[in-house]
Amino acid sequence: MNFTQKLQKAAAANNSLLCVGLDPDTSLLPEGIRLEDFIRSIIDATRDLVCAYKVNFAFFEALGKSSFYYLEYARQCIPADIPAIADAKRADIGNTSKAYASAVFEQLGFDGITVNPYMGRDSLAPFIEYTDRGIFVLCRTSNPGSADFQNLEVTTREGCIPLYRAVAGKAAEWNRHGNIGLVMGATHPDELGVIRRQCPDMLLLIPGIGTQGGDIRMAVENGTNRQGEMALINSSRQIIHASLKADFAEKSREAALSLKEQINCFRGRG
Ligand code: NUP
Repeated sequence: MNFTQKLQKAAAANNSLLCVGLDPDTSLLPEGIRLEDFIRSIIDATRDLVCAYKVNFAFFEALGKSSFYYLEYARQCIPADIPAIADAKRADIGNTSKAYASAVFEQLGFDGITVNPYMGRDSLAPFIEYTDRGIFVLCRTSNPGSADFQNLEVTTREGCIPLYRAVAGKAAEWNRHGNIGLVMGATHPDELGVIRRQCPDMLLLIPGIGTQGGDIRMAVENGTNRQGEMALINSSRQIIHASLKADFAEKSREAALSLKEQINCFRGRG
């Protein structure tokens, strides 16, 4: 089963486009709760509400020498039938990308990864060669500074277009195995719509709702395809740190359920 098939199966089974982001901030853990217990409890409390989990490597790398242990631990807690995406924003010269891909896909066993397109085709090739994994290319990111480069006009065969559209065009061109998706911030709903029209059936990973202020309705309406699918709508802090107390797992479930239902309501599947 390839990445998209696995994702669609999980999305259908749980009737959900919600991707829960595992970005554990250890300063926000409830008193007396170990990181392992926190991660496992959040996953156990939300596993029937999501289409995927996204693990942000930064929060694990910040743990120092035990970072790989916790990454492996988080990966193993994610049920086998739910895609696990490594939000690591990798890419480098070819042999280095090959090592990155091997670490994330083979050592850690993730189903997908986020990659940065700035170094071009050969820097992404070692990831794309894993045809059963999902490769999400940063396109128009959710942060305020994303316009600095991503909106610069560039000259292409299609004429003068913003760089993020050129990135989407190249990603579509490189998508021979059907395993490439795009990262599109929910904080730029108009651009999200532009990319959905440019790439009608590509997978879009959409972070930026909740704490970053992106609108859920716009993310769903502009981000999904005609069938109301092919989008993963991510939320991290709003779910995993919904409560700083002992009831954190219960509150994360409430937050995830509410978000899943709002997303479905805008998909007409409420
Ligand atoms: O454009 C992007 N914006 C973004 O927030 C690309 C990302 N990968 N992310 C990630 O999504 C970010 O690093 C974090 O892991 C998550 C959003 O978290 P939150 O704002 O829902 O807490």
